[in-house]
Amino acid sequence: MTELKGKNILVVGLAKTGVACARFLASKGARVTVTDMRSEAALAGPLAELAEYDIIRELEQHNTATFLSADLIVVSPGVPMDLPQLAAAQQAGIEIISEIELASRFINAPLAAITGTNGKTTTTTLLGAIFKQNGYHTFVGGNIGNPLIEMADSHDRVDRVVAEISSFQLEWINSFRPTVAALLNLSEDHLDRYPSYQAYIDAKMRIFENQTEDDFAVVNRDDPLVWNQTQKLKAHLFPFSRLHELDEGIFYREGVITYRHKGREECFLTAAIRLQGVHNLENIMAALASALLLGCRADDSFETILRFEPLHHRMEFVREINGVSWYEDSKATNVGSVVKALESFTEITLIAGGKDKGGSYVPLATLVRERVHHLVLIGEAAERMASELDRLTDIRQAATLEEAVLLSAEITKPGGTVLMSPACSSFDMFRDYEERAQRFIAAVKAL
Ligand code: UMA
Ligand code: ADP
Repeated sequence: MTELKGKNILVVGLAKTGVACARFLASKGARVTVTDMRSEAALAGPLAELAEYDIIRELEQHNTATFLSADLIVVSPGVPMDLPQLAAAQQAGIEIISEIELASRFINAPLAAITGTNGKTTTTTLLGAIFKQNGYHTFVGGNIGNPLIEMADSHDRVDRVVAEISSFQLEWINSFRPTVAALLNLSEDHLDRYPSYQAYIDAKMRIFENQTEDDFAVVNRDDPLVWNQTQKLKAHLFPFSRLHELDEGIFYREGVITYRHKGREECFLTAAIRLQGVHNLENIMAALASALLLGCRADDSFETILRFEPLHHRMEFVREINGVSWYEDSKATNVGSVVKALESFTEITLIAGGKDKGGSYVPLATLVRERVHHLVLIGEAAERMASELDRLTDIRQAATLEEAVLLSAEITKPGGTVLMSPACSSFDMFRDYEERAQRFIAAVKAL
């Protein structure tokens, strides 16, 4: 497989992943074809990045014949698994892989892979920082934004790799094998892509598929679904817990995180940590366990944790005005992350809604009834959210995010909190969650 020269390789999807794969494969001497449903004009940026390479393009269509004539197909995460052309190729016995599968075949350094419905980016970033503080040359990539294959393409020395891994990226793996794989939590997400919640869970569980007893599975002991799904793994099970003391694993109790592995014990005081919230305690334990299992020193690792600042757009304080606190949580694109946000405040005006991903909003019901005084809904999901959360609180709808901010300012009493935590993705009204965050911040600052 590592011999790519002369092979006829089809890259499906031409955004970040497609560009990085095409460039890598072409530089290894493969005959590369790229295909994307978008037009040449829409793909001007990606195409310009490939200008120096001799690559065949097939745009505005996916041609079955092209799929069937490939020796190998590399699929971008945004391309659904049930694409008919992929099904035809699979039936014809053509090898189909994802970008992380391709990249992992060229990675020699120990790989820590982080997945879960929420907390991936925070945990991945923190773990990358810990490795660096310990003196390791570290590559951080994956779903966080820069494809892993960029690492294989560079000639830099790399001692440790930290990869944020989505369910989409795991769909087409066959030998991807992290030394440490962490599963942070599971709750409903991406039901616009998967036929069922179980299908989404099954995709996520594939992160452990090729591990052996020499590898580690760092898993959330307190998430019943995670714990249930991980009882029969081949890897060495290394749980983290806020609720249970563990003989083997990492756990929190009364202001102390304790790490225990094969008789070794390390203790850390948590009082001075800046990353707030119980969910972040889980992210910290997962990152710390992964780091220590992969050779990091306890003192350097904990020093990094103490200094680590929360990432933007994850429950971020914006300002206080007329006794009301405003928080922005634009990265909360599913129900599980909104639960954590609602658990952090009382007397809430919640601004939510956006592109509906098909999951149920009912898991929010109890918290909405108890803590949300006003619910201001925007976007495509507004109607369905309003009907699923009907009569639990005062529900309003706004045509734009700016209108939602003005309305929230009018109806929220001093002492309350206005929280934008959408439970939906942003693509119905914005370019991405960052643009949604910036628009919210601008509107709040203009009050
Ligand atoms: N396309 C087709 N045919 C199709 C479907 C899509 O040609 O049937 C084309 C589109 O026209 C587009 C390209 O495929 O040109 C899109 O590819 P992509 O969505 O895989 O985009 P990338 O820029 O390569 O980004 C991907 C990840 N995107 C998704 O999983 C949707 C990025 O995660 C990731 O950072 C990047 O690879 C590098 O690894 C983003 C994401 O939203 C952040 N992830 C989801 C999430 O976090 O919830 C899983
Ligand atoms: P991801 O990369 O999985 O989307 P992020 O670290 O970007 O994770 O956080 C996304 C959202 O989830 C934010 O709203 C954040 O506050 C929330 N969050 C972070 N960690 C957790 C966790 N362990 N459990 C639940 N929600 C979390």
